[in-house]
Amino acid sequence: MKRILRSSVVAVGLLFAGSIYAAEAVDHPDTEGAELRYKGAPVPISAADMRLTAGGPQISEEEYARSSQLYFERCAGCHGVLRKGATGKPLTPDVTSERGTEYLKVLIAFGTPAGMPNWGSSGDMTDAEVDAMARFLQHEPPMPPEFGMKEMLETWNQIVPPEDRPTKKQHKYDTDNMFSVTLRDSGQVAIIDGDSKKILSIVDTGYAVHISRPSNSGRYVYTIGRDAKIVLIDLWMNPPAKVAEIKIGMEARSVETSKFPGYEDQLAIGGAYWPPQYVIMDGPSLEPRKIVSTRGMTVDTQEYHPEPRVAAIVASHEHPEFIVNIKETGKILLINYSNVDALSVTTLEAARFLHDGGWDSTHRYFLTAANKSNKIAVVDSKERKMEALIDATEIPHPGRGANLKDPTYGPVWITSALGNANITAIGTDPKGHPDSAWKVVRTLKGMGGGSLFVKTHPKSKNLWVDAPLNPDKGFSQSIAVFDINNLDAGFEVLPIAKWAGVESEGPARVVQPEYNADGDEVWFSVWNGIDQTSALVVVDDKTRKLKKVIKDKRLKTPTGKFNVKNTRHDVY
Ligand code: DHE
Repeated sequence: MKRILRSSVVAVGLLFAGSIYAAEAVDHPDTEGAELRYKGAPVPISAADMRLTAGGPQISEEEYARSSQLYFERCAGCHGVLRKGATGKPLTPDVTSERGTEYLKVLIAFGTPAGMPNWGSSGDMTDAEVDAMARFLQHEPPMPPEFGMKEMLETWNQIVPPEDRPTKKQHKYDTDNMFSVTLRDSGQVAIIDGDSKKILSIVDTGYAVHISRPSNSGRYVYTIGRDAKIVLIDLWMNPPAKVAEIKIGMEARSVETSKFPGYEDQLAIGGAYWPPQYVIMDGPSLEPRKIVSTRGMTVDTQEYHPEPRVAAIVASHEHPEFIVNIKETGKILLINYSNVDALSVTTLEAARFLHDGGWDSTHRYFLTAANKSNKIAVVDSKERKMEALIDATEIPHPGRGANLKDPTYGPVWITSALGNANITAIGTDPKGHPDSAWKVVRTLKGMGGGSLFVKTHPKSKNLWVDAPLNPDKGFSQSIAVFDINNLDAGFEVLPIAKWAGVESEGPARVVQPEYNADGDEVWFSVWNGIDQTSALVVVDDKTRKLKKVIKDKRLKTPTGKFNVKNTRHDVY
């Protein structure tokens, strides 16, 4: 039965090409679909928000409200809040009503090989929920509320105002070697001392917290939750603690702080998925100062897009600017913050759909993935212009990427991919190696598709490549490591989850390598379900041998880890 339905799904799969994280993950062993892929924030919708399409299938108020909630939590990340389509296909009533309820039910229940998760057969949604969702999708999407200054100020909470904070560090730990570790499903971060490997504090943050970014000085850590809550942690306190918080919308993924000399630690920026906007805040207090909508025209077809979400943000080292990826319009904004009351914004034309990215080793060029177009966009932050648009293979996913000196081609920046085993090296040195600059100079083969992050360090000879979404447990629970001086020799596979002793308890995906401050240890998350044992595994970079397993019942669902020194100096 399942097999027959799956093949019918192949035929109709074009409607729901799903998550960027789902390309290889449909049949991932022991993996809860929702847990692996989308963790959207709950957005309250009441009966008054119901927008029924004339002639659409019958749906009760209760079913509409429940389906809206499920849609925000599970579907909006790929298909967009307004269902205009992003990495997933458009699901507006004109498209869905042509397919009909039965057809939609099959898709929702069983997913597609193209990446749509199998919400029904995985047990994430009941039969009744699948049925209601199929009918809900044939009606107009509810319009979630806007979130302006009034709403933001209502959520702004100065727990310890700047003037009441310590004037010097209150403990003996080296803040530069602290790690802020995302505990995704408990909505917390763990602040861990990298020297002793001791958990210094567990801080409540936003729902399904996503990334952490330290301030330029390294004193503060900013975290952003998927519910758009920004939490500011003061690392000088003993133990490090939350000192301010604010919600900048209803869904978000990115936060960054000002790094240009003269503006260090002064400002912060949060980028929201919903409403589509960014917010510039006072750095130490999080007081919101300027909210700017990102709604506008797409880069290629020049059509209006009502929901262009803010993806990666980096702080320029060349000008007092934030560099902001606008996903659905495919534009990169250089936002000059030298006068917050008269922001000047340079708009660069890249490609759709911009996602994550990072600096080259000189911190002049920002390289970022446009994952619908399978391109890497290169921004020259000094000249404020597009430098190149480079073809990459299916769904490049660099995280911030990895910079190394290729023995043949000189400085290169590396990305892995979701859709295949390729590890792509792009030349980044137009002066010293003009023939290689902005070209794919090498394509290595990693363990397989489903890779999310790569990492190295200027002091290291290793390039680490994960594959947490690979369907083969042997790969998703391991890490591949290449010798930078002999890249053609292939890679060694280290069984990280096995070293942690949790390989048979759950999916135990090994995700996101991160170096310590000295660049002689690499940390990996072994990411299990919330009721299972997860771990952090520390490997000696030189010997590639296990150094330490950090296990603690408070370490629930660890994913991203952000070392203060490396992150604040953009070392990767
Ligand atoms: Fe992420 C970075 C968005 C799912 C772990 N993720 C980012 C960034 C964006 C983003 C825009 C870049 C932020 C920046 O640099 O300013 N992520 C999204 C999604 O929209 C997506 C696909 C779906 C969702 O539900 O949110 C998604 N991400 C995930 C996960 O499921 C991961 C693997 C586990 C988790 O914690 O949720 C995950 N994303 C990460 C990590 C980074 C990240 C660890 C930072 C990597 C780095 O080294 O900088």
